[in-house]
Amino acid sequence: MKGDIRWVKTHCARMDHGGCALLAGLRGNKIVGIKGDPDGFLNKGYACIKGLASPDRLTHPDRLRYPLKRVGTKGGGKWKRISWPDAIREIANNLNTIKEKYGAKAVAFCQGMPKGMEHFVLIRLANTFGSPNLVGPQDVCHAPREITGIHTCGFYPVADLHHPTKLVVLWGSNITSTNEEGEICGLLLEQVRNGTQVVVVDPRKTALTKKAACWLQLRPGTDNALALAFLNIVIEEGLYDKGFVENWTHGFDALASHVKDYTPERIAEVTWVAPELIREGARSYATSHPAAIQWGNPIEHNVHTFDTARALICLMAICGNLDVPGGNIQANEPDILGLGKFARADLLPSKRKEMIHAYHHTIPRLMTVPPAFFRKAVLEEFPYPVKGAYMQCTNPLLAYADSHQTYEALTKLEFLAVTDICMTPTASVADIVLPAATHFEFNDIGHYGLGHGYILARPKVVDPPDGCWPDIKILNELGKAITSREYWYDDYNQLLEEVLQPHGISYTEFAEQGYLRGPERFKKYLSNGFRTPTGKVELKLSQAEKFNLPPLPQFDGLPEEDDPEYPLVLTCSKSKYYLHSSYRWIKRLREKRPDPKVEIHPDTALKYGMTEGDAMIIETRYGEITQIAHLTDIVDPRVINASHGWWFPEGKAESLYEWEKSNFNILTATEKLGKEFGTPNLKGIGCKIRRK
Ligand SMILES: Nc1nc2c(c(=O)[nH]1)N[C@H]1C(S)=C(S)[C@@H](COP(=O)(O)OP(=O)(O)OC[C@H]3O[C@@H](n4cnc5c(=O)[nH]c(N)nc54)[C@H](O)[C@@H]3O)O[C@H]1N2
Ligand SMILES: Nc1nc2c(c(=O)[nH]1)N[C@H]1C(S)=C(S)[C@@H](COP(=O)(O)OP(=O)(O)OC[C@H]3O[C@@H](n4cnc5c(=O)[nH]c(N)nc54)[C@H](O)[C@@H]3O)O[C@H]1N2
Ligand code: SF4
Ligand SMILES: [Mo]
Repeated sequence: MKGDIRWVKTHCARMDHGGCALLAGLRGNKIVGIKGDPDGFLNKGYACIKGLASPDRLTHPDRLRYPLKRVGTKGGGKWKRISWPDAIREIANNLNTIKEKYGAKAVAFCQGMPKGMEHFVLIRLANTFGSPNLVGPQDVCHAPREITGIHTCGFYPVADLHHPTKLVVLWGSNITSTNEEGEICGLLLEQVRNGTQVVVVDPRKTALTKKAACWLQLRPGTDNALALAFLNIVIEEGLYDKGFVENWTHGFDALASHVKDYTPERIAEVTWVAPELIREGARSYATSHPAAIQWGNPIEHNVHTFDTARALICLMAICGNLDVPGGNIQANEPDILGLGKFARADLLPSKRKEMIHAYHHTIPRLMTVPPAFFRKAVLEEFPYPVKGAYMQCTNPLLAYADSHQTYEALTKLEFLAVTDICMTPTASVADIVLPAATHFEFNDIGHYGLGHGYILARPKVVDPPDGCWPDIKILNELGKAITSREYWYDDYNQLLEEVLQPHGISYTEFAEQGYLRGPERFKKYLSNGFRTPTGKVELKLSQAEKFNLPPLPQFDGLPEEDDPEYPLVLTCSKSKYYLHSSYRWIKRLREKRPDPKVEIHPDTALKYGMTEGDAMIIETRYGEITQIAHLTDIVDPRVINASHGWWFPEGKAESLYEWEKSNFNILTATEKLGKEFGTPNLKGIGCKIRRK
């Protein structure tokens, strides 16, 4: 009965940041086929295994289908079904009571990786409610590179893989597995086929190291040191773009004398990369024009994230690769409603001073609360009490560093509501759980606010189950119940129309078009200068003193000091089969990766008496977990690469689905946080191992 399948266009979502244009094959209200859309400008027909499995989310038997209210003890696994009006009323009453007693800031609004418009509607809800506290994992995901970019060169420099480039440095970016922020690997692979060179900076032999001209297998957590050595070589050997440096940079001489100390020989000891290889990597990047740095999460997974991002942006600048086609560019957004206006930032002008973490003096423009500060406010009522939270699209028990502390904080809250599509360890400790409609089941806009210069249409293709509401509908209804009605609509779809209005098109027209892209313009600085206080790229920050920031990028030691008790270096990376802690319950994906896999070098395995498939205990100063040993020489013998995001949906509800057994963030801590972004160490941690 092939004939009666109707193929409709949409874009992938919620399996990563999204990006691939998809064709969904429909029979009635059911998706019966899915494939990459050859017309997709980012993916040209490509779709990964997660995208192909994504319709399985909709029909899963364990999906949440009606609002639940806890009965009995927190985390006891007992629930009663309630109606939507009752659920909204209950949440509204609790949040309003907390607001009356402790003020609006005592309510936190928490979101995980932004998945679509729901993230921005949640910020609007927080702003209209009067709470400055939007909590999210941005401290370990993109905020460091975006905001450091704004301070250094006035924009967030994203790799431009849409134009031919001579060389791409994959700096801690496993793009063939993670398709970071819609930088779909297909774009890069096509360039590689056309002769683009690749340099990989990664402690693991990732798929693209096979095609790389040079692979720098660094010690996890030493990216800032390596980037400084690159600067040293480029400057000492005179490989920089002299015209650009002279006309468009501030503080070159200071940077040049500062990086003299970071010789390849000295940095080799820290990074474990041979001096000659460091020279080769730096020279290749500096002498290829244009060249792009595709940067990944590791640059923001330790306390030195600001220095790493600063050093890399300085490198892009002095090598003449900023805002040139095929380099790292300022993507121009299409003419749509700006984020601040959409989120009604005008209603909370004092937000920055009022946010929980203001006392930590994080860098200006960080507009989400790093999780560590949220938990401290709950547990210690410092700097003020936080008593209630609304969480959507997030699983903090797995996602935040120091999971035990997260558990303490979540269970101490006077009120917690969680919206998800299935029961999770985090939802298990909530008072109210709401069932979300998910991707394919409502109109949405992808890539809004991500800074890549485009937005993608994700029109609804099937109806959600009766009891499931899209997040934006829930927020629109909650908005009417806890804030002034004037900010909300009868029909939540109007929120999307608001975004598109400046462009003069409706959502229906947008969906037909598929996407909107900003104009392609490069070297904007030629007419306007850089949007920094000096109008130039600030190799040395002109406002460092005012904001108490290091003026020049620096290396002042490892993220964690070496400790002979914990002789191995632990890092983590994401699985190509899952999104963080999501979707272990999708059979098709679970079959591909049934267990949490920890990579260990065969020599190290031999030393510790470990064989393939053994249950292995990984222990840090902060806790221990069990994962399954996989012997492989893709890691250095001194490094252990564990999996992030594991819980077991098949586990008992009362055990919160075995959330402690293999959860990487049991091994992390927040006792030491980076100053600028409040970032903890997720990579480069001392550990020891033993057979279970
Ligand atoms: N399949 C899948 N795709 C995803 C996600 C997912 O969970 N699964 N998550 C999405 C999200 S939110 C994000 S932010 C992006 C992140 O995407 P990536 O930035 O690619 O993320 P990671 O897998 O954390 O790390 C990438 C690489 O860093 C290496 N690495 C580990 N430690 C270090 C180190 O100290 N230094 C360096 N230089 N490299 C190191 C790892 O070996 C790995 O190859 O991916 C998005 N896409
Ligand atoms: N150790 C370690 N920790 C990390 C990282 C790491 O690499 N290592 N990576 C960090 C990074 S980069 C990020 S971005 C964060 C990610 O942190 P989170 O975004 O909290 O990660 P997930 O575990 O994917 O949780 C997302 C939840 O959203 C649910 N969901 C899916 N679709 C919908 C929907 O339509 N509506 C609603 N309401 N819910 C939905 C999923 O079922 C899932 O439970 O984790 C960070 N934490
Ligand atoms: S790469 Fe990302 S956007 Fe593309 S199909 Fe896979 S999950 Fe979806
Ligand atoms: Mo992320």
